[in-house]
Amino acid sequence: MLELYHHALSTCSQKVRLVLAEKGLDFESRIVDLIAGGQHAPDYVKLNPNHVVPTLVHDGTVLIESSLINEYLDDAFPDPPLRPADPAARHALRLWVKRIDEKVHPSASVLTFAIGARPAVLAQPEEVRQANIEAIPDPGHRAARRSVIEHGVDAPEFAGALGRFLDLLDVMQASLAPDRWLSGDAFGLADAAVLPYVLRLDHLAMTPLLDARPAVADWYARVQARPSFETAVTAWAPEPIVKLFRGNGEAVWPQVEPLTRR
Ligand SMILES: N[C@@H](CCC(=O)N[C@@H](CS)C(=O)NCC(=O)O)C(=O)O
Repeated sequence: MLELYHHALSTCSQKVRLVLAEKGLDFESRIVDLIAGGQHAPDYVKLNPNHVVPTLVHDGTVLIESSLINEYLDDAFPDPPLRPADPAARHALRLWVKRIDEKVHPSASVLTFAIGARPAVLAQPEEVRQANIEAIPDPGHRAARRSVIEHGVDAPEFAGALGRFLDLLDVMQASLAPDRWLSGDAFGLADAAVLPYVLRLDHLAMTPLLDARPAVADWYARVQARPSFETAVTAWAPEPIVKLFRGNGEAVWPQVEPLTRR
């Protein structure tokens, strides 16, 4: 039995749901409301002491960290395999995952809260907003959250975070060939790791950045055409929130666009 604690639009949750869908695995869904602070609820923190989603519980075993959960799923449910057999291709896979975990994911939080989620957070009562920020355990993450909620795309963290996304897109553009996936000739864990972040740019109305890079646009279209995209992403994404994210992204694009030229 698989139970997934997750959030509809969270990148790390999408990453795990994609792998579950690619493997045809059903799970019991436990939604954690990240805007309301469900990740800080004492019962949830017992499962995930980092106050984040996702958490997977497999027959009573608690698993955290989305990239490690995906490796676990590929070990526990090897059919179909989502890691290449070739050692060099496996190294390429790990490099994508490392880039996502270390550089892109922290930047995604900055972009998301500076643009997409900011109006909803600002609409909360001051004490709720402050309590949710104070409850973030990592001091750097907490400071960045406070800054982007206060200053939006003018926050000092914003341009650097956007730069990490541009780096990702440029490396993808240089690496991808038609009909190839990120770590070989089959869709795999690298594609599942990267997709939610390209999708986040799309949801924040930054599609000109994808259109300007044809190999990325082609890969994105191919990923979206897979049945797992419907099951793991579209079926969970609440249309009004996606619309809100896009509207918020369009509103700040004139300020964001100059930062994308380099
Ligand atoms: N390294 C963790 C990061 C998890 C993470 O940051 N999750 C985000 C959603 S994508 C979250 O729960 N954020 C809650 C918050 O920032 O308050 C993983 O890959 O599982």
